[in-house]
Formats: sequence, C-alpha cells, structure tokens
Amino acid sequence: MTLSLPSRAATTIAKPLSPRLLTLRDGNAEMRWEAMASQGFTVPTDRFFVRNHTRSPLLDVDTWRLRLFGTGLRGAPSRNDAVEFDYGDLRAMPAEETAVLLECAGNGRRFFASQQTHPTPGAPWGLGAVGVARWRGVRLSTVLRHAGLTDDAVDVQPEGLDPDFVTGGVNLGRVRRPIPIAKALDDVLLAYEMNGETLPVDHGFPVRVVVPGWIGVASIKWVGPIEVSATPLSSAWNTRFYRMFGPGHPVDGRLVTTPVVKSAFELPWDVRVPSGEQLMIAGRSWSGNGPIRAVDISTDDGVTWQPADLHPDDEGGVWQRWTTLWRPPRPGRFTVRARATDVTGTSQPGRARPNALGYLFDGVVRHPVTVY
Ligand SMILES: Nc1nc2c(c(=O)[nH]1)N[C@H]1C(S)=C(S)[C@@H](COP(=O)(O)O)O[C@H]1N2
Ligand SMILES: [Mo]
Repeated sequence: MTLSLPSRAATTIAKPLSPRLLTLRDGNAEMRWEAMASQGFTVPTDRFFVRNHTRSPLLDVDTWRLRLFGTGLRGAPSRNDAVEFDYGDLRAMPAEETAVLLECAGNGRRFFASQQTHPTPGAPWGLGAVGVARWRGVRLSTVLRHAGLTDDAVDVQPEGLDPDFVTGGVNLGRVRRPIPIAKALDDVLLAYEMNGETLPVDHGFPVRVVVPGWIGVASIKWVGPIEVSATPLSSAWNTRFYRMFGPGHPVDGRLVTTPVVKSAFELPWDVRVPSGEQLMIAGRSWSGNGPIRAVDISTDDGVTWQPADLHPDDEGGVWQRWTTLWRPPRPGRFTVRARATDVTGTSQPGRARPNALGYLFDGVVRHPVTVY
C-alpha cells in the first residue's frame, strides 16, 4: 500500500480525508469498503465518496439563489428574467427526507483493466464510488410549479456553480445534464440536508439535486441556474460523457441512466485472515433496476456458490446488506466473490460488457484474500 495522508492542496475536496475511510483517485475520494463494516444502512458523511469535475466551491448562502428560466416556464424565457428563490424560500416549502443511493457511473472501472484487459480513461475507482445517505429537501416539482411550469416543458437542466469544466483545452461550461420532465416531476429532490445535517460543502452546499435511481452525475451539486425547456436540451454530460461507446454499442453511444447490479465485501482489499477459524463476512449489493432478491457467495474462486443471508431490515431498500459464514480451509491465496440478482432477475455476469469510457461495470469482482 502506498497510501499516505494527502496534502489538502493536492485535492479538490474540503472535508478531511482520513486514509482509513477514503482513498484518493485522481483527486476524487473513494470510500474504503472496510469502513462500512458494522455500520448501519447509510454511509456516514465522513466516508461518503466525493466526485468533483473541478473543485468544491465555498458558496455564500446569503447571496445564493436558485434561478429558473427557459421556454418551459411562463414569462421567464431567458437567464435575465429568471424566477428566483433564496435559501429561506426553499426551507419554507414542504420538506421530504428519503434514503437515496448515489453511485458514480464509473464505479468499478479499474476492474475493466485488472480483470478483463480493457483499461479505459477516467477515475480508476474500485467499488467505493457509491453510498446511501438520507437526503432532505423540497421536491423539484414543487419549485417548478411555483416557477410557472407550462405543459410544454420537456427537459429540466440544473447547472452547478463550481468552476467550468475544461478538458483537452476545451471549456465545456458548467457541469449540467438534462432530466426529462416526467422524471423531474416524479421524485427528484432539491436537497439541503444530508444524514440529518446541513449539506456539506463537498456534497453540494447549499443545495444539490438528488435524482433517485439515476447515476450520480444526474445529481448536480451546488445547483444555481435551472433551465426548463420546451425543446430537448443537451450538454457534454449526456452526449460526450456518460454514454456507452465502442464495439457492440450504437455509433452515437447509449445513454447511461441507471446503475447496474453490483456487490461489495466490507473487507480490506487483500485482507489477511487466519485459517481454520469461522469468519462472518459481510457486504452489500444494489441495482438500479430495483431491490436485490438474492446474493450468492463463492469462497473457492468461483467453483461453488451458496446463498448469503440477507439482512431483513433492508428488504425493498436501495441496497441490501448480507452476511455469510466462511471457515478458510488452509493457508493460501483465495478470492471471495459475490453475485447479486435483482428484482428483475438480472444477475451479475462473470464478465462486464466493455465500453470506451469504462462505465457500468457489473461483473463479479474477485476479491483477494490471503489465508495464513
Ligand atoms: N456541480 C457538480 N455536480 C456534480 C458533479 C460535479 O463535478 N459538479 N459530479 C457529479 C458526479 S460525476 C457524481 S458521481 C456525483 C457525486 O456526488 P458526491 O460527490 O456527493 O458523492 O455528483 C455529481 N454532481
Ligand atoms: Mo460520477
């Protein structure tokens, strides 16, 4: 292991980055899965992953405004005549709190290289670019109606107030991505609290979008302007990025919307365990298609599989905790593997479908264990 305490200047992140809880990946912070051992359903904020295209901005809540504009609103066609809401306005509207799973579309990307010889660009995440938190805020639909939504609106595009994203010498502007009106009116939140506290700087203070069931990039942090349009909107984040490109995919790519089925052990990578003693090993599985129905575990490099015990409290939830018992038979190097099946019957394949940008790794991960 080459981990050392990162200097604050080397990161784009405001919160302390304890190497026991988080690993730096290209300036982003990945949750260490062993930091979830014996935790509850949600991920404590100190270990929740952070994915920044640029850096976490420190916004002033007193001058901050949400600004809605566009051809899908009555009387606010352009940015200059936007309908404004301040922080107090949002706090005064009916509030809701729900547990939502956020996952970066590139979570598990490093396994395209390490398990499948398909290295791709992008943050080399292990399995820790995922987390569940309780988010509290106001429904986007409530704000849209206050802003004068018309029946003509088709797309809603929130923009982040972090710096413009520049790549390969091209300025792609603010991080933003359209949400179809049906989803925007369904269950999208404008959140100002995370896990019962004021939204932290790295997770979008003062207000972020939370799009349940969709990949992380839909959940725009530090939201400021929101365009509501009577014609379809697009940005680099739904045309260039967050699409599946490459052999076996459409020429102009397939839009990435929902996460795939995945599983992770709450164990250190390359963990060392004694032989002959019964161990209880734990983990979690999740899927963008809906709840997890079954999880099978192999402790003999994938030869035999047995069902894990599912934590009954999590039934129907956004992720599923599970445990299994294992008595390592003899010293040596093993891999333990978890394969989940979701409510639609979709299981994790042995091999994930490669794509040029390394999104949606759903393959069974071979977690190395040394028995001594
Ligand atoms: N404004 C803004 N919003 C953003 C991003 C960003 O860089 N800027 N990153 C997105 C991506 S790619 C992900 S995976 C999630 C990560 O949310 P988190 O950092 O709170 O875990 O935020 C999304 N929202
Ligand atoms: Mo992401």
